[in-house]
Amino acid sequence: QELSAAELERTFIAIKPDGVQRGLISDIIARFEKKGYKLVAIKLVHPTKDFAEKHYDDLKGRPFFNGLTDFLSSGPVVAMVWEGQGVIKYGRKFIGATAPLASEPGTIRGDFAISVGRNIIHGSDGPETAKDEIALWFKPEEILTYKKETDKWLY
Ligand code: 3AN
Repeated sequence: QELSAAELERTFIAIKPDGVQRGLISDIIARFEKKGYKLVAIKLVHPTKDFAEKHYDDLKGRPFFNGLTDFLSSGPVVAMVWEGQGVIKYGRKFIGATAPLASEPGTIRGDFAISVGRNIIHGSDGPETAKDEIALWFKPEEILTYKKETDKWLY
């Protein structure tokens, strides 16, 4: 059957340099994949400092901005777009609270991280930021539309 607009909701998810270095790529992807979300774009990128500043533009002026953008540009990042009903909000649930010691066990930060400056993963916090972040990290032709056999068991 045709997917509705709600089911086609998309979010931007990035595994930060610490997550890549610590070997957490497959675990993180598995969580989104097993839930039923669809991967529609993925690439490994080493962001420049300038690019990291663009990504965290809304945090400009915060005391940790320089350290945060240094960190994001310190190594390869797995940039992804995930699609599916409720994926923006649910992606944030998967990720857990910003401060890893405040995030619940079972969340990605709860299971794998200790400090806020090394919190493994980024996920868009709403529909507007999702749109902006997807457009910043991906060209339209890098985002694929395709059917999966499992779609009909999910919706
Ligand atoms: P989230 O990533 O949970 O959406 P934001 O958007 O408030 O959190 O912050 C973006 C990133 O900035 C966080 N993932 C974290 O890496 C960093 N950050 C936030 N607050 C602090 C802080 N107090 N000290 C250091 N880094 C911080």
